[in-house]
Amino acid sequence: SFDQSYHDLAKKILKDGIDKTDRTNTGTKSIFGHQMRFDLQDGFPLLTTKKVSFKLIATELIWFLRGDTNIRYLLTYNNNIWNEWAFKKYVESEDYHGVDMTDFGHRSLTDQDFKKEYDQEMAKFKENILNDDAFAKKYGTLGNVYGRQWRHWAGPDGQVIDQIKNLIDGLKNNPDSRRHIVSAWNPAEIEGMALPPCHTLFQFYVADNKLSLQLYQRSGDVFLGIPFNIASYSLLLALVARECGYEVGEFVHTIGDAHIYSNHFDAVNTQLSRDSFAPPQLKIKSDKSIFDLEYEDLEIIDYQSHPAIKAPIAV
Ligand code: UFP
Repeated sequence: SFDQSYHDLAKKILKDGIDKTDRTNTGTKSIFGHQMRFDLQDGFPLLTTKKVSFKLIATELIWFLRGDTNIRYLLTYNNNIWNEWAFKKYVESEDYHGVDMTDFGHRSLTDQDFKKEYDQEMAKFKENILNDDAFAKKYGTLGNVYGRQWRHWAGPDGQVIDQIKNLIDGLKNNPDSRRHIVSAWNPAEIEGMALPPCHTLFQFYVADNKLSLQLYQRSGDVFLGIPFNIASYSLLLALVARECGYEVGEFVHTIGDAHIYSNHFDAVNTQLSRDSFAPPQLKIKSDKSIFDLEYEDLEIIDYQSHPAIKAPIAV
């Protein structure tokens, strides 16, 4: 089952993983080079041994597909996953006059008083992004995130490349091509980036009227990140297949550094002790183009899962 493939990866890391230090100073167990295959004919791979929020995944993917890089869209769906990146730019700007927010990620984990101040500032920030157009324009926009790389890749002569549009044209008109590639990794822009793309590159493949997708993910937080990433790229596969008139095939997930943070070991063991349910189904309830789809057009049905498991995110 889908959960089994994921559990096998987690077990392998706990058993064979090498202790490795990392950028966040948390410490991980890590393996290098792992591949999982999810046949979407069997259902939609939203893990069932812990609850995973389809809404967060779908609103983020739709935001990427629109080429939108402003967090306002995400906030209208109460999706907070990109807030910190925008907030950081704001608190480092001349327009910010509140309490010093230097290193807010680490400090809010260890200092309760600071966390209160941080939560208040963040709440104000979100209100402003949602209600003040000028503020949202200035501080809601993230620079080089997936939406930009996918839809507005800046070419050397000032031209803008829409990789998703090119991809869809190619899949419709030249299905056997071996060049159905979208890259998020732009060496010219990596330097100044807070988080260089984790989802480095993906490729599509058509055979027997089925569409498959392989993702090369350079780095995977197996407890917190990977369950999201599996569902997100499976959704992308389903949406592109529908757009181009193919059946869904396999999502092939290749991970470079696949790691479990040392402060996630207990959470992982809890999840591994659970039995899986049958996977849910994805329903696309509209025939709008992939570029006009809304979250409301998507639905996950028959999703039965164990409860969510909380664990700290490494910053
Ligand atoms: N990470 C994921 N999936 C994602 C994402 C981040 O697993 O979609 F955006 C994790 C991987 C790693 C950290 O633990 O975030 C990024 O750190 P680094 O750039 O040092 O690899």
